Amino acid sequence: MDKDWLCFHPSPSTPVFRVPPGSVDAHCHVFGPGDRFPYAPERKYTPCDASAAQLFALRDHLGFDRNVIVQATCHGADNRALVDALQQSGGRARGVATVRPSITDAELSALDAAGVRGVRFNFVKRLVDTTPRETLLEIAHRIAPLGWHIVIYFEAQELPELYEFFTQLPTTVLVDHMGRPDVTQPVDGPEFELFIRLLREHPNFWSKVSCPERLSKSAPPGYDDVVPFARRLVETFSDRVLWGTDWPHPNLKGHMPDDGLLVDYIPRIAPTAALQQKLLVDNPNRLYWSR
Ligand code: 0GY
Repeated sequence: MDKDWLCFHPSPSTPVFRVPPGSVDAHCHVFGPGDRFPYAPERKYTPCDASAAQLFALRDHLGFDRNVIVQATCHGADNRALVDALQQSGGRARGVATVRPSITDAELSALDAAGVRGVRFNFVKRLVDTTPRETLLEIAHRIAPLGWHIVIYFEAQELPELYEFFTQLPTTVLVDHMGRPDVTQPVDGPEFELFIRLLREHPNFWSKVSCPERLSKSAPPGYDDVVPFARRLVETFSDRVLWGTDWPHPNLKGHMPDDGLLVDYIPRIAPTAALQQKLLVDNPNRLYWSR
């Protein structure tokens, strides 16, 4: 593991907020273990191991029923650790993979059988080398007939340049971490308004309202500066938002969040029982467990 790597919280608190039955942690990862599932040679970081068993223990501790496990860049397009976790979950996890255009139809079918329901396109330059857009479109058109969706990860300052490309994608498109807004800017300023416009004008776009710990410039556990951004999305696009822990929280340098306190943040961004039900239960189950 990298010398400055922060390992996940060893003993998260029990949340005060009780999530509704059927809740899904819709953004989390597994890392390795590296001796069984080696990290990719092209990776930009080497994390601490974070196993499926540890993830499922956290799920139970926080009161969630299900997980969506997102392929992390440290495993490149080798989805074996993800597939192993899905197979261990007894149907209680779905996956988002990273694939290359050389993937065969048989390999795509095997991922689908394991519970993969989407692919991730990553545009964050510190995490991945650039993939040509034609290559991404080729992958998009391969996975669309499976009924899969595309997860995109980018930073807000890149959105103007990526906007047109994103709107060409042929599937449901799910944005990680609210498109990583700069939360020192106003919630109704031009940067976040462009993201709002993307969702308003394109009903195939969804957003995760995750990662206050990554976006905040204010102190944990309140993350007060992130609340207005997430709450605006939850209230405006209540049928197209998801929430996730982002465990084991890769690449955090300042602090490691207590996952129990992250759950206690949910009622601040989804203040009514109806919004909580959509965010945590109805929306993720519709996207990931319709079959
Ligand atoms: C996240 C965020 C990050 C990392 C990855 O796949 C990844 O390596 O997604 C990050 O460093 O911002 O969603 O886990």
